[in-house]
Amino acid sequence: MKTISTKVAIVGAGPSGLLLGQLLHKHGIDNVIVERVSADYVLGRIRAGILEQGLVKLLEEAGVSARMHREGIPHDGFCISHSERLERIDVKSLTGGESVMCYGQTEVTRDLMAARSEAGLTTLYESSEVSIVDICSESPAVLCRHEGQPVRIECDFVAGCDGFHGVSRQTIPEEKRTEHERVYPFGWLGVLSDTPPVHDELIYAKSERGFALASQRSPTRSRYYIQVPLTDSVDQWSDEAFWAELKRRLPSDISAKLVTGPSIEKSIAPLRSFVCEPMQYGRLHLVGDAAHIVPPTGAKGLNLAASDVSTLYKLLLKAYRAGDFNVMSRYSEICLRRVWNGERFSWWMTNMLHDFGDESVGGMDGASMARFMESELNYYLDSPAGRAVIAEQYVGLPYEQID
Ligand code: FAS
Ligand code: PHB
Repeated sequence: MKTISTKVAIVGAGPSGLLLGQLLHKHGIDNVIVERVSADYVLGRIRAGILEQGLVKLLEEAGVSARMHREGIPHDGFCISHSERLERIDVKSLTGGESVMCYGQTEVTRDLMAARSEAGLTTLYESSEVSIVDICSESPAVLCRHEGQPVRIECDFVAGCDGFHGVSRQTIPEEKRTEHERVYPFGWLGVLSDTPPVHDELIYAKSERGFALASQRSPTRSRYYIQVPLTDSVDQWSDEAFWAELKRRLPSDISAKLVTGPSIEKSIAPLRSFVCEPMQYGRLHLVGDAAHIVPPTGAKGLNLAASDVSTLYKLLLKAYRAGDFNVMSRYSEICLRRVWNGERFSWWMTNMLHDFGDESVGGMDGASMARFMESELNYYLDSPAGRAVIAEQYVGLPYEQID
């Protein structure tokens, strides 16, 4: 058995684990990451594309923001379309100057991986049989097999950054966890293509045929999504069928400008709202998707993970500097206040913009629900106060101060 001693053992080398590891390292707190798959596999996942200012600032603090500022595209607004109506939400003027950064999660992850490797920090990729033990003691540990050898990582704290299907959340006894969940009756079929974006900002499109999103990664690379039934599989969708359906869901003057091309990635993501409470147990702290999931309609998944990371690393700094670990007990309550705001906004945007068919919601039949949601959207688009509500949540509510 190989034994490694560190201060914080991090399970998962996605954006949560890598960002936490980098911030802790910058402040002299030693950490080791255990990751189930290879670095290339992590980079192969195409996910989020919009960064809130809070995450931009964290990446600056972590010293990994140079390429983001060079290649990322600041967006001062985004559009919502409803059939032929196209409305721009001017987030910059509605929030007194806030904006978002368009820069793919894959690139954030790549930058964090490069920084970690440059700092010579330990990341055990392709680890198997990962488990977390003794989390209610003062000496928890992470066990795994790495390069065929059993490894024990002894630490003060464990950060569960291993996503929705990870081992961390399951390590908290079931009777100690309360889980809130809404699984949506549809998914998002996403396509990445080396084609110029159809619009200079994002378009969230509500149409009779269902939801669509026109997003981007760079002036030459686009990311598009369409709502599809959960029963659909990727191989049912040729590129031609995808482009034709996307065109039907965007306003016609936008569709007319759409440049199509071969998909370089195509996948279907299920949509769910999920929160595990509490987000900590003993010396284990759940971070990001390990604790909560949002439908991507509000661009909050990666950004809520970032605010968890910010809270955890600041509390750890405080705990080690004061030599008082009791401060860590505040982690879950601080995170959950912001998480629930992001959950509600994402759930609200999803309900308002998607077609739920004849699924009844809250005892109301689908057709009536659709009329209520149409009225909800028209009210918020027609009201300056309504647009301000959308704008302040889209750029991200402020992080709580950790004094
Ligand atoms: P991640 O899931 O990214 O990373 C967890 C890591 O832990 C993975 O590398 C995994 O391999 C590893 N792991 C799992 N089990 C382990 C174990 N037992 N031991 C060790 N390691 C283990 N958010 C948006 O804002 N916009 C989007 O468009 C969007 N699209 C998404 C599409 C999909 C298909 C999914 C699943 C999520 C999407 N998200 C989106 C949300 C996504 O971006 C997450 O919020 C973000 O990846 C959260 O990062 P992490 O918390 O690091 O979790
Ligand atoms: C993306 O570019 O992948 C993206 C952007 C905004 C969203 C969801 C996904 O709300």
